[in-house]
Amino acid sequence: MIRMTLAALTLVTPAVALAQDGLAIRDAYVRSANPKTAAAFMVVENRGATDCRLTGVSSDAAKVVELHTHAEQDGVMKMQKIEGGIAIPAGGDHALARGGDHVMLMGLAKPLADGDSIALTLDFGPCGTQQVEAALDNDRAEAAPEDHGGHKGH
Ligand SMILES: [Cu+2]
Repeated sequence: MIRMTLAALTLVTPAVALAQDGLAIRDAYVRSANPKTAAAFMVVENRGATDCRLTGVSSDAAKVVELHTHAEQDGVMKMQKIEGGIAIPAGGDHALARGGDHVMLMGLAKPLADGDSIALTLDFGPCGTQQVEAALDNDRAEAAPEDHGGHKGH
């Protein structure tokens, strides 16, 4: 009986370590159309059991770093600052993608050239911070179209 109890305790330990490491950033890259501004894109994944919120981003690469989104105004898509952050629900993910949410970098410390990468610190409030390196990739193709068929009807 004693041996079985010890085995059960050993099995419990790895699950605790996983729960502490719930957020993951993937597919991060930067586009820069001019020497002064750039935009960063990525997918934020929340594998944890707690809802998290991306509240802000900081970087030494630019004077001002803001979370932006695109919204339609009078039939025209315009960028605007996101107030209140971006929710990343437990078990879900959120894509910062062209034409949608993005990290806006204004007042670049220096113009970005091919191969340059910048360090970003993503602030998730109580969920902690995540560091990510995003390389300039102006030639990157649009992400594959969603496979839900939402734009085509049925
Ligand atoms: Cu923007």
